[in-house]
This record gives sequence, structure tokens and C-alpha cells, in this order.
Amino acid sequence: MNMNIRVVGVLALAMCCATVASCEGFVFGEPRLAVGVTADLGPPAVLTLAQFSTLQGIDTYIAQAAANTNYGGASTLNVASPTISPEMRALVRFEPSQVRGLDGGITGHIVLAARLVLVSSSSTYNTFSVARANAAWTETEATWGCARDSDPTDPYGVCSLAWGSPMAWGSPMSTYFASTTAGGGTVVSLDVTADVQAMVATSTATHNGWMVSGDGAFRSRENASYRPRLELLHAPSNYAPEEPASVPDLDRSTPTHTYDAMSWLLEPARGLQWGFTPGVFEVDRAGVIRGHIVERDSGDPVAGMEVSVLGHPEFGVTRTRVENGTTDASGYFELMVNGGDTYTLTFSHPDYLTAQRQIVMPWNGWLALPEVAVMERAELVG
Ligand SMILES: [Ca+2]
Repeated sequence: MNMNIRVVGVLALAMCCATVASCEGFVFGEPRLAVGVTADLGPPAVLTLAQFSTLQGIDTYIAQAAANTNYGGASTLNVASPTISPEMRALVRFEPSQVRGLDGGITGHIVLAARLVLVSSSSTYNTFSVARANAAWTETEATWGCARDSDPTDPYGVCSLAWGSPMAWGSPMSTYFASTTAGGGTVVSLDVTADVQAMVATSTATHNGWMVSGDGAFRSRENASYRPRLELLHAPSNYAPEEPASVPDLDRSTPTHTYDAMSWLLEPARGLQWGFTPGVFEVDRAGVIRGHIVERDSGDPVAGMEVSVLGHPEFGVTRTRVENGTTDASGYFELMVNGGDTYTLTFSHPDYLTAQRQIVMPWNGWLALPEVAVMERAELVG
């Protein structure tokens, strides 16, 4: 039997719970309407598509086999891995002050998702990865041999600024994880959320852009129709997500992993769980923690309380929600983690004392956390 459902919030969870054997014992708290309006909540997340043309970005590629040649004016960004040919890497940089200036200024905002989006210009492509470049290269001076080569026509190369070693910091932050076919070719999205979060964290953070490796070729900014771009989803620091107005249809005719039923929690545009490492959730293991946060004395639900797992930044964070379309706190949250382990959940909010709870998370299941009551900081000092 196919029964497609499209319902809201708590009801949707109750229904999909019925398809997951291991969710016995999963209980729902009574949804509570807030008595008062939670103050100072920011507006919902804003989706920004920031194009190079507005961010004055720069790009080029560098080639090991032509270590003193600069390709800053080329119409493609060529990449090649050492297993196939002499290595080539693309360099792309957005000016951090321009990123922070988006939408009237986003310094201090949280970055729910950021993707470096490149359009392929070749029919063959392979896995790509992105890492942060470690020197202040320029578009017209970057070569394989130097971040800034004072004379790229000089066959011997004279660095006015050398690359650090290795040329990109640490291991790649992200591997190729999504593609669609657009008019200009295959679109490759590389997750740079953590990096862009650092870029907007302060008004002075510097950033030397990204070095992309793999096999293929992309269109450069000199190719105006399909320039590289930064897709950025951000929200004010006091952001609280809304209860979802709708959730995806669920086919109840087949057994479903919790991950499959609930992966919509991870969709960036929903703004429900962010900052997780792409691909970290395992289909067989992943489960969802559901909880409710209230004020200790009043019993009123608390919105905007950040929920994270101590020692596991790879799972990202969520925050307790407001009712859909309002700023009234619902106090509910769902957080996806990998099951089969013991965790310490941390609840933090500028106005409340930080609380922690130990949990044992089952595989492929649900965990209903007993209601958490938190105390206002003001109450402590008053
Ligand atoms: Ca260029």
C-alpha cells in the first residue's frame, strides 16, 4: 500500500516513526504554545546566490608541467591528478570583505551552508576535492612554482611569494558530492561551509581562497555565462529555525531506514541542522534524537537553544524551534547522529546556563530525550 503523507511537524514524525521498528518507546511531548513571544529572534535564513560579478572573485589554474606559467586569463580552470598526468589545480578566491558585506553585512552570522559551485567544461570528470590555499596568490602571478611569481615569463621563476608546504592546508575539506547537468555542463558543488563560517566569524578574518584538485576542467570567470560562484545560506547569530511547514512524502510500503525517512533534516534550505561533515551520516546507523527544552521555572519552551554533541563536531548542530510562521517558541528539536554510541548532548544559549545530558543512541532508530529544563543566566545573578 502506498500512502503518501504530507503533514506538519509532530504528526509527520509520528507517522514515519511507525515505519521504524526500533522506534518503540518513542514518545512525543505535548506541543506547548508559548505564553510569551521569544524576544530578539532574527528573521528566517536568507538564501544568497553570490556571483563572482558582485564579489570580484579571481581564478586561475596552475600546472606542475609548466611550473612558471600563469593561466589567470584562461577561459578554463584545468585540474588533473598526479595519477593521470602532471598535476594541475584550480585556484578560486572570493574577497572575504565582499563575502562579509553580502546582504548589508553578515559578520557574526551563522553559515548554514556554503558551496563553491563550478561548471564543468569537459565531458569527462572525476572526483574533485577542495582545500584552502595557504598563500596570498594573485590571479596574474600564481604559478605552480610560486603563489606570486614576479615574472611568470622567466623560465627559471622568481618567487615574490612562495607557496607554503604543502600548498594547501591539511587534508581536503570536501570531496565532490553533488552534480546536476545545467546548460553549460555538469555542475560540481564543493562544500566549504566550515571555511566560510570562519570567514564571516570576525570582521578581519583573511582567506586565500581554495585550491581544487581532481580530473577535469571548469569554466573560469573569463567565461562570463558560467563563472564559478559561491552559494551561501546564512542567518543571524540569534537564529531559531521554524517548525517545518511540510515534510517530504514518505513511501510507507517498504521498510525505511531512519536516515532515509529523515534525511530532509539535512537539506540546507530548511535551516534545521547544519555544520555537519558531508557524508558523515551512515544509512545503516544514523538515527534521530528528538527533544524539548523549557525554562525551569515557567515551563515555557525555549527557542534558539543550540544542540550539539560533545566531541563530535562532525554531526553539526541544530537549534530549538519556533512555531511555523511565528516567533513563538515551540522548544522542539531533532538532531541526526550516527547510532551505536554513547554521547553527551550539550545545550547552549547566550541567555541560559549550559546544560548537558548523556544518551545511548541506538542504531537506525529514534531517541526521545526527556524534557530538558534550563535556567536563565539572569536568574542566577539576580
Ligand atoms: Ca581568471
